Amino acid sequence: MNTMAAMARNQFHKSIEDISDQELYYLLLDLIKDKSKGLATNHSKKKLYYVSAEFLIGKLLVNNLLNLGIYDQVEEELQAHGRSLTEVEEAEKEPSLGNGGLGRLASCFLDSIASLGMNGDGIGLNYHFGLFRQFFDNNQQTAKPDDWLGGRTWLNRTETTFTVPFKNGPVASTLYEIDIIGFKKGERNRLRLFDLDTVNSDLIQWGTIQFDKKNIPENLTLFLYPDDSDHAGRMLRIYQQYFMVSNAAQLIIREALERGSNLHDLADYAVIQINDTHPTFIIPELIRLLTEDHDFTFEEAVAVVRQVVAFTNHTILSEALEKWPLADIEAVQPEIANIICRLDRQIKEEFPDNHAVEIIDGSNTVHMASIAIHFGFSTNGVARLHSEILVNSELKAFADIYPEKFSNKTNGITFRRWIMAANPRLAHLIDQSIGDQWHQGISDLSDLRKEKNNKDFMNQLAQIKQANKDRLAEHLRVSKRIEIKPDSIIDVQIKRIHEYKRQQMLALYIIYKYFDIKNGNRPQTPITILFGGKAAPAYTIAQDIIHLILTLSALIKEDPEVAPYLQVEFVPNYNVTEAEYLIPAADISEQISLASKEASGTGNMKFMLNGALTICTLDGANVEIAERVGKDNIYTFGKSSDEIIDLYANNAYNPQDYYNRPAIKPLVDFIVSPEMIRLGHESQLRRLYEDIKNKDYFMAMIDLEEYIALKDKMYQDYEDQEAWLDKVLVNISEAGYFSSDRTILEYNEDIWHLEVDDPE
Ligand code: Z15
Repeated sequence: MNTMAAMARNQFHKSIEDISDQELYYLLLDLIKDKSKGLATNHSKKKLYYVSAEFLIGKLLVNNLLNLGIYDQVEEELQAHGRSLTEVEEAEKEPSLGNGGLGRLASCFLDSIASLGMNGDGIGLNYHFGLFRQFFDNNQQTAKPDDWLGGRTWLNRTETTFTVPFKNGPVASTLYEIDIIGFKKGERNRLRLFDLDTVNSDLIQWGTIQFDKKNIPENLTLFLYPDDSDHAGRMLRIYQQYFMVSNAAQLIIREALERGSNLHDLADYAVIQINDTHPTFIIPELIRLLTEDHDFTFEEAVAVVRQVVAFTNHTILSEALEKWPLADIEAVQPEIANIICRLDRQIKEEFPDNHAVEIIDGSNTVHMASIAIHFGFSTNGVARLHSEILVNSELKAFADIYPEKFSNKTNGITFRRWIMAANPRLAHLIDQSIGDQWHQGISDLSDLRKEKNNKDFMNQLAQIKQANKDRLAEHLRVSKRIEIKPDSIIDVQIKRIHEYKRQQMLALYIIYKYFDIKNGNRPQTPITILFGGKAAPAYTIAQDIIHLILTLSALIKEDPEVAPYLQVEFVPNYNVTEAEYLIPAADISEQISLASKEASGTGNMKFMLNGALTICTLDGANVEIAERVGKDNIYTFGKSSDEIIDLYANNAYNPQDYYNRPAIKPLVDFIVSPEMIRLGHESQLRRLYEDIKNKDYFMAMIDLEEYIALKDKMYQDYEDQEAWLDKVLVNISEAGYFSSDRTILEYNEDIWHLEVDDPE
């Protein structure tokens, strides 16, 4: 490790004591990249390609040190020079290549695939400005470009380049790679991100950029699909998707040939998991490449593709199920449109008059999921309830035709990032109790239950939570200028802002609590409610929900009767880094989506693992969490997913029925009260008020009264810390199932069939 001192002298002509945090970060970046180059890559015959439009990877410094098994060694060396990794971490920029759960899942999966010794790479795009950075100004969200590529990064530029044939002309690609280091494996995989050399960052100088399809080379990978509510945005998305999958298909074919495939046996060399429908064009693209460049007949190409591609569905929300006008696809790539038409004719012949399974519908719209299900060999949902809804209703017509293609793979999270890196104190406490077997593979934490009556252990558990709350308070003070009480109840809802996730329901609870405190019912322990999450710039109601919460926050702050007992904060620019501060500090995890709408959720798992108790509807993976911890250790409420699906089917939800209830009307009306209008923007508050009162499409009011009662009970229960901690222990003990190592072992067993090297 004296190499570090030598590197500092070489690169910066200074000692480790004297270099800046930034310089020290760059030094560690070089050191790790160098070590990583020395790791073996997996050479087993069959290889997985996980193709995804998003990878929400988070910072990599600490995780890479952990996975290389040199974290303690490096930290010791730094301490000897008066430095520490916590400071250096601050210098790293978080890559901004994902929106939310879908992209984070992909990143947890890459960590697990490498850590289990499987041969599998991620393939995606290198967005120059990724997702926007969120600021609050005037109680509103503002969005600015995130220049995450400024400075040195984990990307390695390669010599690999392909040509992507758009209708407007060919475009050359460049491949960048980020090493994905397996946990103490001595092996690495790669995240492979395609880009263009010609992208022109100056284009963002003018603020909101209009996509110019005559200028693909200059703007194709500027942003992670931004505004897709207008035609230009949608076209950009088709261009990006085709660019991604054409590169992916060319890379996969090249690598299979290199490993000895004759391409008719491609399924022995490659399996392609497509993350949602975004990479579905890889199906016609593979057919195009095999027929045009490799002498396959159309039927031969289709037969090969059908053995190689597997599809994961992540949502039943119709606005997220991709459908493109055939004419738009034609405008981007006519040959792909042709192939889709041919596939469509084939399906129409095979399943005449079965409109539910059509690829192209009566209005010439292409249904991407339909292509993926017919021409992939596997379709899976991401939690048991979600997979059941797919088979029994959303995708029933397909499941009736291909029952053997459908399966469930309940999501998981990587324990290396979400406890070992984010909550090292808790990780060490667990190690002391049950050893470190759980770090990798099947992570059984259930033996922790034996500590229930161990006073010393339970005290340490409480102390660790308090230390994490102190750490969060310090972080929010220094980097966000937010002051919170570290000894308050920390109640957290962090996720994308969407009506179905019902941040507006928690806002209505806050109004209830505000009234209640003004009426003299003061909570014993002060309550801090923390929100985090970005709203799509074009999603008006989501913007209004942010505005409501920020306005409420301001109102409470200036009310001396309430402020000592209740604080509401919206943490700006929620991302993986913020999650790593917030989750270990949380007492309460809010998972309150309208039942049936959240396919799985993965934040729910992260909170549970870090010792928060969950208040939730029986939606997504909450169902499986509740089943494991038992009803005494979780707070569930609300209508069931069956009831909600029925209400939608019969158009039977009438918001007025709920609005007019005496417990609800004053809460909703308060949104447009003089107090609120004084602090906020009347037109925006009124728009949200009218929407909730008259539409409430995601039924925020339907579960509201039950939610209010249960939250108050939960805050009450917190006062009995001994009983509370018993529940916390059960939650941590039952979290093992939600390791993404378990999920990945299931994918491999049922879908991928990769060789796994023997555990040492
Ligand atoms: C996204 O983050 C998810 C689904 C989508 O269709 C898109 Cl476009 C983005 C999320 C689900 O909402 C969430 O419930 C799930 O846990 C996550 O994907 C990973 O499966």
